[in-house]
Amino acid sequence: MMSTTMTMTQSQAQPNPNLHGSGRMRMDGEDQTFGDFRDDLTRDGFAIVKGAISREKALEFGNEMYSWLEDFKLGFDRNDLSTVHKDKLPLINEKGMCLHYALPHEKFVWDIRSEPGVVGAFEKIYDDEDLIVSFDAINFQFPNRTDIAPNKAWPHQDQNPEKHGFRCMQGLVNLLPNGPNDGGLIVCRAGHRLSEQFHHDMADEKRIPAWTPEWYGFTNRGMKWLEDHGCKWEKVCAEPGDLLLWDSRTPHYNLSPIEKQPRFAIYTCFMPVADATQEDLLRKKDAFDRRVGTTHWPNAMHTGSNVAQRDGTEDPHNRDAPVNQPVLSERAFKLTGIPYIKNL
Ligand SMILES: O=C(O)CCC(=O)C(=O)O
Ligand SMILES: [Fe+2]
Repeated sequence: MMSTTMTMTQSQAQPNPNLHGSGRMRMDGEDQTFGDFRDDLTRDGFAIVKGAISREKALEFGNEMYSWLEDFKLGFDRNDLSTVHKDKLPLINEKGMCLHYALPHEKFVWDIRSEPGVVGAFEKIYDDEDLIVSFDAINFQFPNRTDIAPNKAWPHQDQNPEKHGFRCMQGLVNLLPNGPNDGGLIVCRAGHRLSEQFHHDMADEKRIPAWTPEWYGFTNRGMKWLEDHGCKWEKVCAEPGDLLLWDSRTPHYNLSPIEKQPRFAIYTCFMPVADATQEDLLRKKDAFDRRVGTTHWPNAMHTGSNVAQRDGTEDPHNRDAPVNQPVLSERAFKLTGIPYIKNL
């Protein structure tokens, strides 16, 4: 029988002199080496943290997400894909985003955000435990929908093109099996490192309108530039429980599934609380108290609403509180930013 006791190897016993892994990630080159997913992030602008949540737990969360949809009692049934119709579901846009109904604060969403394997990855990225998390939209993408507008390519960066350098790491927890035809995140490998040069070269270009300065949409000319500079687009595949990470500068968008498998994801973006102002934290507290969402940016520059509109009228199923209120641990509560507000 093999012994279960491991002997400590040289590399475990002594620090590896080739690793220079302390400090916040700079994402700007090769002079920081960590020996883990952070090296993929620096090189490629995206990475997968396998099993940030166990597969069993992730599938359980996936079931909770299905139940959340069914519990509207509009006719959606997880076992019958013919019930995937906008009249039988809460408001979900063609990109799969569900933004209202206090969903960003449902207990299962907070439970996923505060999983140690998720928070821990961001603690490593920023070399900081004092972090805040976004109150993002939740993603439900079903295959071959014809009842809503097609999800056309929307290549973009979630960072102000005038502000260079690494500023925010985006993340999502993938809940269901997600293969090549199952929709989800598509990224432009290593595009983050060319971002500054791109915006310098394309400074005169007419921009695609953006509703927030922290967004930039790539035009056909922009896409050609990326191609000419050797960037290749790549669909990121994942298993239930994997955490996908990408630099806000990395060009990306999402695809809809084309076979039978839906795609469910919870966006989890973190930044150091030190990067937010007291004003940001007060706005974030207000969003938390009112149970509304934010964008991917954890500093809550923009806050959402719980008033979903369908065809110009308010959805009668709107609600301003989650079905299950979040139960936050001390660690999770810090992620709201509230404990960092002075003179509260
Ligand atoms: O769903 C995804 O994988 C990406 C979503 C995204 O890029 C966004 O919401 O800005
Ligand atoms: Fe994005």
